[in-house]
Amino acid sequence: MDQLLAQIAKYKSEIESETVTSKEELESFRIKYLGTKGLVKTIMGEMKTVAADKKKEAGQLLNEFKIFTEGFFDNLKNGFGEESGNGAPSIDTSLPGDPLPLGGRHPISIVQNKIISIFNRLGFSVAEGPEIEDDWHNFTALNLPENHPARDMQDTFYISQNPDWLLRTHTSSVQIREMKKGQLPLRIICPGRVYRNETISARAHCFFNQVEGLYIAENVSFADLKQTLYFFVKQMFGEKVKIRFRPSYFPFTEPSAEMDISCLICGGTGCNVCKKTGWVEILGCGMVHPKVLENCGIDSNKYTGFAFGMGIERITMLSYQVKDLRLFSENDLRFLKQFTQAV
Ligand code: 2NL
Repeated sequence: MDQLLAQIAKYKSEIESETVTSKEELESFRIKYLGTKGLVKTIMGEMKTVAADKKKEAGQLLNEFKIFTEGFFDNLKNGFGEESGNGAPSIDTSLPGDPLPLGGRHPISIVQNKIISIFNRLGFSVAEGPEIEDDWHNFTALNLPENHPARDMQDTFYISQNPDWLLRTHTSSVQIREMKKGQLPLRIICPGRVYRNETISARAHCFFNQVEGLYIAENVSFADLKQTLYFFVKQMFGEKVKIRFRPSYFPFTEPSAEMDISCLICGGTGCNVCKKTGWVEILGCGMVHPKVLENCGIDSNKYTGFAFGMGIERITMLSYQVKDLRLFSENDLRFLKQFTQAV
């Protein structure tokens, strides 16, 4: 039995080293291994020398060997190409291959990476945190009063297991975690997915992506905030884009502002995208509220800071003139293939 096994192994490696380059050689291979006096038939004859109780096992082995040899012959035949008849392989190895389908970056990732790289150049580093948050990091620390509508079940997804847990509604919660670490000055941006209980439409989704930024040091002023955002807009949308700030309100900043840029579509003359105003809102910002600093253990007499937040979907829609935000999460290749930047 062992002898038979060794023999089969030896023949297998012999067969594996066989090549054919002509019809004649192919036929010689067939005769040598698969013919009526060929090796497969001969070795089958060994069956009579095998003890009765080993016959079943030996039969299986020999049969496998036969299938292997026939398979090898078929491969030689296919690769060599019988029909060409002139000894040359029938496949044309000089033909260009089929291109492999290559993936590309998602438009949200392209824009997110661009935003990150602009702020990296200003000394901001990326910070990340959990998508499941507790009430304190997402709301309380940010000076959102107990009865604020954002805390309502209507607006926020709560985790049924624990009423204190929720899906973060902004990445400010990551900034709270960074401030609590107590290492100042702090200069970070926090990109990531956030969740809000919205009815899905062309302009709203229950999850979307945000980049928030935070700079805390001594003597940080509103002028620093404006200059930082000026630089960002010029890098992101080009030198010609104009900027304006409008006073606004957020519980976590004081003073607060919203920033508009001149409409990228019409250049400011008025179109549907800017609702004929010539301006589109791109972010909210302000000086970090002293209460927020104190909530994180930072001395608000010594330190000041600015913060801002923007929706990546919105920036992407403006950059590429995408009219329906649902396209970003439907994975329709007809849409995604239009963003050609390779991975
Ligand atoms: C918007 C407005 C904003 C912030 C986000 C922030 C974070 C901390 C402290 C203070 Cl930890 N502020 N973030 C500030 C102002 C506006 O986002 O409309 N985002 C889409």
